Amino acid sequence: MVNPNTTASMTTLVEQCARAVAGPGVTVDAVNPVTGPESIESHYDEALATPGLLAEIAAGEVEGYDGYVIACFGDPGLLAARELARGPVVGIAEAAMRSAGYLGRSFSVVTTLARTIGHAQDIAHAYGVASLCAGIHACEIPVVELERDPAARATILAACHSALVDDGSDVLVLGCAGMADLCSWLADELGVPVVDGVAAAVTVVEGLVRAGLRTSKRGELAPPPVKRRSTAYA
Ligand code: 5HY
Repeated sequence: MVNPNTTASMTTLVEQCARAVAGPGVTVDAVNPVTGPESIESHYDEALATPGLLAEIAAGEVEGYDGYVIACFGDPGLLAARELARGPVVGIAEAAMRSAGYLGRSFSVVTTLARTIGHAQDIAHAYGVASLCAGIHACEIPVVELERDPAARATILAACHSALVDDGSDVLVLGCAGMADLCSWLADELGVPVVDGVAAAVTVVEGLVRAGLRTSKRGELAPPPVKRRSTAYA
């Protein structure tokens, strides 16, 4: 599991949430890049986070990991990571939105800052699930404040309530890896399925690996052409 931002406490959080859902015999290790932004909440952050994320995937390939989760709701670097990896690479937004489609008629997303909504809409379209997405809502809590702001839980719960009412949806998707630990509490409070992408992506990667499925190396997701690149990784 790669948390593409550099906030170690968030990496610990996603590792705990991932391990809680992983099946017997599955080892989950969570890492984050050494360099890059402390949180990803803009296109600029996403661009700066991607080299470090790819370095972690490249290191994981040397270690021999079976598969990867990109634990950030924008799914940064997803296709590039798939070019580097033999095993499956699943983004948490992708896994959450696809899983939500199995659970109800339509889903609402509650994320951190409103400025990320456009990107979330773009990837919902790219994944072919935009017609299931009834709305994307912001609670306007910055990512690093999720674990600091004492009012965060109440603010997120209120945002989820109004998202379900406004959208008329029946499933809620958490739009940030840093919300993973709120999933079961929110589900109890809201009375609808709440999909945390961290848990969803772990179960997808685990299932794909168990089924013997790997990233296709025919065509677009083949290893990138060998050439000179001035980066920290090959
Ligand atoms: C995330 N940013 O999951 C996101 C998503 C967001 O640093 N980890 C981040 O926009 O809150």
